[in-house]
Amino acid sequence: MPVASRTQVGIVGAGPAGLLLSHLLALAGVDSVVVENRSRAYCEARQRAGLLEAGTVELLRSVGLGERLDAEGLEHDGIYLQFLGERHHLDFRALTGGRWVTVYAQTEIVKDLIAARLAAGGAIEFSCTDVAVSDVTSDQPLLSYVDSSGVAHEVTCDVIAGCDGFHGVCRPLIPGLTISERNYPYAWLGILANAAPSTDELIYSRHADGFALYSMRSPEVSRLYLQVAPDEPLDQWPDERIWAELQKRFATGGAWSVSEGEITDKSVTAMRSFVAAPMRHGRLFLAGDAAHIVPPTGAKGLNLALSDVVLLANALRALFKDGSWELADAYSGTCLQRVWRCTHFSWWMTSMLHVAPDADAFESQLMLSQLGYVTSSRAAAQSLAENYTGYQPVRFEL
Ligand code: RFL
Ligand code: PHB
Repeated sequence: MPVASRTQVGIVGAGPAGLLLSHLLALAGVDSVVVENRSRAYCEARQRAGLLEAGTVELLRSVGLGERLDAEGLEHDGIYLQFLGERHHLDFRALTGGRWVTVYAQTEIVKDLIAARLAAGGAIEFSCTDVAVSDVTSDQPLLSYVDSSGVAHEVTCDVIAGCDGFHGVCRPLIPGLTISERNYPYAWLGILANAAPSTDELIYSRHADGFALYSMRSPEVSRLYLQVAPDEPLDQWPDERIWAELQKRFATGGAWSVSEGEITDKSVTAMRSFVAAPMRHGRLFLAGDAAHIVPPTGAKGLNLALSDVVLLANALRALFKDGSWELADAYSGTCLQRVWRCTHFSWWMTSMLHVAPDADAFESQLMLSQLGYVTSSRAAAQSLAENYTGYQPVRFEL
C-alpha cells in the first residue's frame, strides 16, 4: 500500500520554477511538497542560465534570497553588440532610466532555493521514480511517486503545479493544447572555462561564420557559446578548435583577445521556440519550461519561469486565503501575454544575430541593417534594452 498524505500544492520538479513556488507559498502560509526525479547534486550542477533581469533580482531580494546573489552576482549596466568586426555598447541604465541585469548562475539560484526550503523544514523529495499526476479535474488531484528508498507515496492535493520542464509529465495531461513551435537550424555549443573574462559585459557577436556569445560566471570563470549545426558532434570540437573559433568570431582587428583557460564543461543545446496554451487544466497549472521554451539569445527562459511562478503564487494565495479563483482563472492568459512578448524578443534577437545556413545575401543584409539600427537609434536601442532588462516585471504580494 502506498503511504498516503496530503498537502495544499503538489509541485512536480525541483528546478528554479518548482523551488521558488514552494518558497513563495511557504511565505504565504501555504503547504507544498516538491517531487523531483533527479538527485539534489544533479539539480545543483546542471549548467544553464546565467542572466537575471533587474525585476528578477528585486524579486529574489524581496523574498529573502538576496544575500549570496548580492555578494556574488555581477551587476552589468549593459551589453556589447558586435557585427562586421566592430563592437558597440548599449548602456541599459541610461536607456531605461536605471535598469540593469545581473550575472548569477541558475546553479547558484537552485542551491540557494534548496538551502532555504530545507532550512525552513520544506518537503523536497529528490531521486523519485514513477512520478505521476491524476484526477486534475476533480477537487482532489493526486500526486504519486516512489521515493529514493523505493517506498510508494500518494499525496492528495488541492492543486498541482507542473514545474517539470520541457520533458515533464504534466503538460501532456492538458487536453486540446495549442502548440506553437519553431525549431531553428542551428544550436549552441557552450563551454565553461577557468579563465578570467577579458570583457566587463556580455558580448553578442554576429560573424559571417556564425554567432558567438561571451558571458561569465565570476571574475575567474568564463561562459562562452558558439553557433554550430543542430546535430553537431561534440567530438569534432577539441578545445583548440573551440578557442580558435571564439578568437575569430570576437576579433575586432585590435590587440584584444578572448582569455583562454581549462575547459571544465562542454555541451550542445538545441534552439527552439515553443508555447503551449492553455497553461491550466482544472486544478493543474503549468509554469516555466513545462509550458514554454525560448531560444537562449534573449536570456529570457529563467526569468520567464520565475515570472510565471510569482503569478501562480499570487493566485494560489488568493485561492487558499480568500477562497477566490479570480487570479487562478486569469493565470494562463496573464502568463501567455508575457510569454509571447518574450517569445517575440527571443526570436528577434536570435534571427538578428545568427547566420542561418540557408540565408541568402538579402537576409544577411537585413539582419546587419537591423543591428546597425539598434546601435545607432536611441529609440531602437531603448526597445531592446527595455525587453532585455525585463518588460513589466511582476510582483509577489507579500
Ligand atoms: P527546469 O530547470 O527544466 O526544471 C524542471 C525540473 O523538473 C524535473 N523533472 C521531473 N521531476 C519529477 N518528475 C518528472 N517526471 C520530471 N521531469 C522533469 C527536472 O529534472 C528539473 O529539475 O525548468 P524550470 O524550473 O521551468 O526552469 C527553466 C530554466 O531552467 C530555463 O528556462 C533556463 O535555463 C533557460 N536559459 C536561460 N534563461 C535565462 O533567463 N537567462 C539565461 O541566460 C539563460 N541561458 C538557458 C540559458 C538555457 C540553456 N539551456 C541549456 C537550455 C542557456 C542555456 C544553454
Ligand atoms: C549565460 O550566461 O549562460 C547566458 C547569458 C546570456 C544569454 C544566454 C546565456 O543570452
